[in-house]
Amino acid sequence: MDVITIGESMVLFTPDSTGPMRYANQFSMKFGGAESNVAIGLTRLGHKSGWISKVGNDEFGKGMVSFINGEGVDVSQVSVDSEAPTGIYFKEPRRANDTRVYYYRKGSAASRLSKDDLNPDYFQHAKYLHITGITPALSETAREAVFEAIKLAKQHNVPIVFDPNLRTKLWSEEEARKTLLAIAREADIVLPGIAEGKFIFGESDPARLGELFLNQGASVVILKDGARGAYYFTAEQNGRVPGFPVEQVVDPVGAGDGFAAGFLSGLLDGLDLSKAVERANAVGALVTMVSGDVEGLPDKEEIEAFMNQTNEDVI
Ligand code: KDG
Repeated sequence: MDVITIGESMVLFTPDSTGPMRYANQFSMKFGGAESNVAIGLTRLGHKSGWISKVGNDEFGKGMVSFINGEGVDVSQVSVDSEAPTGIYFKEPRRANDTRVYYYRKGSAASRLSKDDLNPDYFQHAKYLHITGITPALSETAREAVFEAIKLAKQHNVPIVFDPNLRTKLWSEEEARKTLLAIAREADIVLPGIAEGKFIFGESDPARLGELFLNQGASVVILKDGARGAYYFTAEQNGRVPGFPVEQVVDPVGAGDGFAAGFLSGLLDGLDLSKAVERANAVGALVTMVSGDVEGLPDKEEIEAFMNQTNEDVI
């Protein structure tokens, strides 16, 4: 596997109409989850990815695994828990620039992930382990599973890529800050947004944040600045790569996952850091132009066409 990841995915319902969801009577059903979004982003770009998770023994779980597998992601490490349901989430496009998310995932099958669900052999040949700050927010056992995954990756010299993906609906700020920092200290590559950096360190100056994350031990820090692009920092170099213009943001959810997939895909293809960040920006931008977490993820041909037509200068 090029990249393995661990986390919860859910059935996603979105009203077909814009506005408060209480008035909606038609919903579309899709699937989403930060980690499987990244795994799908990678397979679309020609890489091999695997997703470790748990689903309920229900129709939603069956449909979701089949969908994610249909996208080419290895689901051999997804187990079925007959004691708990597959999680659900709703995405409410309230109006332009105001998309809200509601979770129905407490006690879900994936929240019962534990370190016993990890197969040490699976870590042996991976090129990267991708983790997010969502999985440790799900439950105590899921948090332990994340730290066990980190341990297994380290045992096999698999670099750890960490996207904090702060979700304040899932845990207290204090717990989140402490855990996200603890994971950032274990990671080789961190992919925070500026707001997440501010949440963790109380600082929003990009250069200072880059330094603070590097000081925790990561060798590469990519600091996301939304549509404006992203900054990159290592001990030897740093820079900023502007984002790609987006005609119209249809659905911003999943853009960060697209960014992570684009960035990892760049590294796997041997691009240098600024070019990998440029690809990441492009994938993130494309995701926002389509409704759904994964539907806008490009394949190789689409990403090349999109990047070539814009030709933004890399600073
Ligand atoms: O990054 C997109 C995710 O937020 C979405 O897929 C749902 O996994 C999800 C979460 O926990 O918010």
